[in-house]
Amino acid sequence: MSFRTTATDYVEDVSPGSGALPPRAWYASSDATSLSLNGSWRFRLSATVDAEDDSFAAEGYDAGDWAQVSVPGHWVLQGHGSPIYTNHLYPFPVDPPRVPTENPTGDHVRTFDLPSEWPSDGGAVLRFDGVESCARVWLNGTDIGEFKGSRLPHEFAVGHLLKPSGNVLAVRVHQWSAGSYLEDQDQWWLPGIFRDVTLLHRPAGSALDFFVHASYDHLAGEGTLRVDSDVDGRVLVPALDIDVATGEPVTVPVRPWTAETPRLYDGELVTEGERVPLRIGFRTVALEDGLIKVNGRAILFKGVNRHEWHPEKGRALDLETMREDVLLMKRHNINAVRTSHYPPHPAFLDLCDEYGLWVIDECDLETHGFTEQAWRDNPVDDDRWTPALLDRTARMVERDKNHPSVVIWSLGNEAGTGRGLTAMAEWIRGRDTSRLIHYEGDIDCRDTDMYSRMYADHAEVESIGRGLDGGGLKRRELPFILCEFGHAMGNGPGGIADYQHLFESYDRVQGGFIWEWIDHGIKDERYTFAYGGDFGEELHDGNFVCDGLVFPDRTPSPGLVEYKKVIEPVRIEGDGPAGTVRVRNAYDFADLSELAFEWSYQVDGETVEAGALSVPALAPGESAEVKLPTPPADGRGAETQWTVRAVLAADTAWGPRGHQIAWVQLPVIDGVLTRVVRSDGPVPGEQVITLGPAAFDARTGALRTIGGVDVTGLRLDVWRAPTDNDNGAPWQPDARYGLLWRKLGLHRMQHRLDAVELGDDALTVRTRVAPAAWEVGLRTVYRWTSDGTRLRLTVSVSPEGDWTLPLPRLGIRLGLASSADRVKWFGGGPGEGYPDTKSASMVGRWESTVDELQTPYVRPQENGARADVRWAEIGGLRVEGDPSFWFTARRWTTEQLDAAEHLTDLAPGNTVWVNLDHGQQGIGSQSCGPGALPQYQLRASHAEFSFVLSEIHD
Ligand code: IPT
Repeated sequence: MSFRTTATDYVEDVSPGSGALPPRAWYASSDATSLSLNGSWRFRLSATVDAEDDSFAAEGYDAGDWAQVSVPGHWVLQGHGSPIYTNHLYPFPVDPPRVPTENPTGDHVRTFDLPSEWPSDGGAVLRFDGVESCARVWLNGTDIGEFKGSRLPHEFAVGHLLKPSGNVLAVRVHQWSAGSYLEDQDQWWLPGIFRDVTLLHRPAGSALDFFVHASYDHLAGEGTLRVDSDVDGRVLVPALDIDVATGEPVTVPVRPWTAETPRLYDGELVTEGERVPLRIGFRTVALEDGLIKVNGRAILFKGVNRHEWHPEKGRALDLETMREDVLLMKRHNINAVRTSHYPPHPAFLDLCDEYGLWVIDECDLETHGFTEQAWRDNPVDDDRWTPALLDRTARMVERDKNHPSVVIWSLGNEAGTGRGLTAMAEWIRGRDTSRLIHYEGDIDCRDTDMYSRMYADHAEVESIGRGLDGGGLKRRELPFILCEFGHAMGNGPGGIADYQHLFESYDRVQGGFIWEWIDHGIKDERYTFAYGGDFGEELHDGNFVCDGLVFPDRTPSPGLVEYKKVIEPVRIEGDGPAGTVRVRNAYDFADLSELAFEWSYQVDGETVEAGALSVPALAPGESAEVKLPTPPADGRGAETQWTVRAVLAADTAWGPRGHQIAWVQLPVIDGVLTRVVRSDGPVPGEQVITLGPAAFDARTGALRTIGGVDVTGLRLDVWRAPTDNDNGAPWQPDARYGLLWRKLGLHRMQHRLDAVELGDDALTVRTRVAPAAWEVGLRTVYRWTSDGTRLRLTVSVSPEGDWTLPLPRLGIRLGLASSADRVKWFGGGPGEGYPDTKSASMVGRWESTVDELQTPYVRPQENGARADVRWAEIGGLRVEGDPSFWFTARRWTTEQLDAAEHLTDLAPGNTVWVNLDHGQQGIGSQSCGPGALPQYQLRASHAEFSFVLSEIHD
């Protein structure tokens, strides 16, 4: 006897569904009427698929006492149930295609009238652009079908069911279904009708599906257009004088579409019953000479992986949010998007066409959790699932085939290997020969047109670039991309400049895509932003879901600012003392005519003169030497430098005139450090020792005051609140220093006082700084001298014992009164920088508050250091470095920062803690990638560094 009702069998059926129309191109008609069914819907949540029968779908059912939810939306973000975050583990037992009995099921009802202008003839189509994960649909009591494939459109013919008024649309959505096994992407599980629901009138003789073929012959400078249409009609492109029949090719001189020069031609497909707007971009994508070429030229991806995310709406994005993503990308020099790991809302691709971004459009497919059972039973290697895979492939390709921005189809992500993937690739090759195919899991490139990897370290990328990576014959002839690299979790990613250098050095390496665009933090009063585990999930992956270049609210993180600098499309180099610059156009297609160049000259970080620099409109790949003007008179001991910038010469679609694209700073003369001539000596007193303007504790030698400035807790500091990249991921091969440092006890160093020595002209404090339980230690000597008004502190550090680990940081920390609020400095800024993340740190004079110095990583961790600081002023104290230093100030201790799990755990105390660091360990990308490269590691070795401290008298 079966105890399951057959009425719900579709939920666990491997088939993609039934009743839907064949997939086709997605477009907004010029003249056919449509009705948005977005808005408030009646909603009822049940714990299982069959807790309630389907009588709610019948006409006349009164859902008036149900709750309401917004469509598009996820019910778990609207007060019904909770989100769940797992990276690759399925949050249910793996027993495909079965899912748990506890299967949150949301019944949605919406009634609607047809607008008065709704034509009485023709048909109608009901379109769902995205429902997670499985839905059954009734219109006016008639069951019209069920479907899976969360981020893909499904349409139903409903003309025969519509009434002028009182239509009842009922949709039953199940959180878990057989489809969930194909949707194991690293993201929140968020059920609901999360994209638009639209009713489309289909006039008689209206277009069904159509395919715009628009290629570009770069030798002839001509485009060939052919629009194939299921319904015959004409194709009009007024700007090109085109008026041809569908199916008929026409070749005319055109300007091509590229991500850098996104030329679109407006056209129309006119059939008997409908006018369909076309936005045509002529471009040819080819695999040629082992390279990905567009319009005859190899391209370099400066990309990001983009998940759809909004901190309150989840994956239900509105158009303005999508536009914000595109504008932010363009303004940060990004030229490519991989739509990880599913086709995005179709409007996003319209924006990519319009503003210019290369797109890898990825199918809604990931079966990553099967890795836990050595990929046994993987649906992509089981013929029973192949129809579902092909359905997903067709829905993606048919929906998105008319976008010039889409240059590559991706079969999916982290789905192992199998026949199903091959079937998908073959289906695509049979349907669309004008684009290339990507899939990272296909290590031998059996089905793909490029060798793609994720998180390969620098050395491996270099060997691939040199063609020394081996692999089969086919792979060896293919180009290489890093579909994921530079894991932007927390502070970082580090080392991306080093990657970019490799991308620009080896033709075969055609760039990469940072993982990922945005932190998927959920806005939450308890935490500011919530992450995995914050909703009581029994299984979760914590803050691994917050690994983006922008924070959940889309504020750029320092990682994005760094990436912008690293990938700048104009390379400016030069010789400061000689006053020459070399400008190279690093675009693939655009010349430099849209850019203006400016020079400025700084004396001690202050700009004293500036002007325009004339640079020829270089073609891609070209460079030119340009002479700078005669520098202003010498700054007498001051540090001087040139800054040269490339900016937008005029407003563009995505950025205002003056928007900075690229820059360089060229040092001219090094600054002369303040000398402290030892004139005073330490004077012993009863409680204190005085030295120049300062007083020290007589017993411990600890600094107490400098003039009127109170100082507490000045001592050596080697600890930082480990970053996500310090902690690393368990599967990474490199050492996980965050964990090893803690094991060694670097967060609980003991400071043993060995001597306080009063010399003729110096106060010397000798200490040994070491963690309990181990023999390693740091002999640390603080040597104080003064010229009567200033103090000079020289710290020398000698490691003892067998130090096998790098240090997190090396410097001093000190506490100032909480009134120390404003900070001024001369050095790197305006944002943070670490040894391998400071390409974007610009030397200048900067000002901030202590609060603004903090970078609000969703999970608190080390942040906010300003690099290469010559001097800083805070709380009445001036600190000059010899040599320059890393400056950090915060209203909590490193220990408190370390203990915090969420931003709301950080409470300002009575002290502002300042770190003046001689060294910092690099950041790397080990939260999912290689650690800091050796040249950015802070080895424990003998070090000596000095600071000149003085009270500021206004
Ligand atoms: C890789 C995934 O493709 C991506 O979705 C994300 O999980 C990323 O890692 C880490 O944030 S999978 C890699 C860990 C093997």
